[in-house]
Amino acid sequence: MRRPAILASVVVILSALAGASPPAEGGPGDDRELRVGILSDLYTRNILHGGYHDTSSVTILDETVYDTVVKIPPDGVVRPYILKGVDADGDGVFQADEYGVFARDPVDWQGNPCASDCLLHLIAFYDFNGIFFHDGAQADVYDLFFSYHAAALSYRLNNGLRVLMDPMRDPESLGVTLVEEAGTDWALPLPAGANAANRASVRFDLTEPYAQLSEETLNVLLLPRHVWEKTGQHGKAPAPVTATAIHADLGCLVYPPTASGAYTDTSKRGRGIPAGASDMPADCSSPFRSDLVGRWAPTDADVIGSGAFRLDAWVAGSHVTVSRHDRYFVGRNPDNPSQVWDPQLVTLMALPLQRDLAPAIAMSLLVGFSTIAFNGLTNTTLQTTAPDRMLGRVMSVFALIFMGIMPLGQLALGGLGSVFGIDVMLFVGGAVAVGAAVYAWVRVPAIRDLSARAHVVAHPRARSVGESAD
Ligand SMILES: [Ca+2]
Repeated sequence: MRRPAILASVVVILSALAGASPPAEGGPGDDRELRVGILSDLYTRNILHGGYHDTSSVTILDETVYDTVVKIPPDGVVRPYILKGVDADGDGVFQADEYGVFARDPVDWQGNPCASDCLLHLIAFYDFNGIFFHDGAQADVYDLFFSYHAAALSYRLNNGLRVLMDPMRDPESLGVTLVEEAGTDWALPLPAGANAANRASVRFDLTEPYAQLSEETLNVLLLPRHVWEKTGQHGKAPAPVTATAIHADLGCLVYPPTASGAYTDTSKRGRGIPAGASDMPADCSSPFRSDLVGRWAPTDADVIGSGAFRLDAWVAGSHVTVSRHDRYFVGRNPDNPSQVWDPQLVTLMALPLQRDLAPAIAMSLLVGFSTIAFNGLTNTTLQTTAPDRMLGRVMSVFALIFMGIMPLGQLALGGLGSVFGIDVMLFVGGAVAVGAAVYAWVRVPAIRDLSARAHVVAHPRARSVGESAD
């Protein structure tokens, strides 16, 4: 629902992933200091504050302290995190080949073409095993429902949600509903130590087809419901509750799983509580008071997300410090790392490929030098070897190829990169370039002759240029 805006944000994300992955050296308890330059001071700690949109708040809170349910690494390819995939074939069951798939297939599981309206309905599968908020609370699908409804209420966060609302900006009509909260519709086996109750499936009903569903809408920030609803609290059962009544009574945003008070129709569970609802759950004084939400001024300790870092302190006008969330989920049971719950996530989080800044800078230097040398050499070669009467035409064809074809290559690179990953395609492109260079070196010896400045070419003018240069 947001995009990495500036380099600093990317640096923070990379550091978060690097810091959170299980490294060969170091581990929980090791102190590492990371200094990151941010353009300006934070505006607020309140992520639902109406004025919250500044780059620094987004960088620190959105992308570091809070966390999204899918991961979008710098290559731009959406990867599973809490959200593992969708029911691509429409059979209502989450199969292994649907892991990492975020769009509906055009053909259903019986081989029938998917009619256009079936593309408007999507079931997504979430696994909250291993996902803990900074206060120790286990995240669940009701936190997800809270997050969607809170985002729908926020004009800053709700861009991608508009396709789920009918009419627009009516959060009670949000097309996000619970399908199953016990994982019975998962064909993927439950890993040892994991709890089936932490698996859930959620149905999205779009009001119009939306190609960017995975990047914009499924990629929601996960907010803790227990912190934001009612008067708020740190921690929730069975973990100890460490602080309560941390803000004014904000009411309740979504119907809870179990019936209580005047709330008896549990088929509504997870849905938004509309204004004026008469079936309020026990302890809920009113539907969510969005008019009060923006006025809450959270303390550092109230900023509770599930991201790789927790907020330690914001000293206004000075600095922000964050520290590593040791239970951050990187594919293993955070409390027992010998239990691998998501092998692909383990691989993703540990991926060493050119994600480090220092080698990337060194490589950029080399690439820049090679580019300048290539430009200089090709221009010189063409101008010294082309006959005078052909020179204009040769140079214009060269300019056409050099300036005109390169963007097409980048288009192809980008297109293939979005399928195979941009890092893979850059590697393939580099391998092709090296192959071409080796071919030229072996099969076009005139190039080597040129560099040795011996019998450049047969043309008289070229020879005279070569000689005059000597
Ligand atoms: Ca399926």
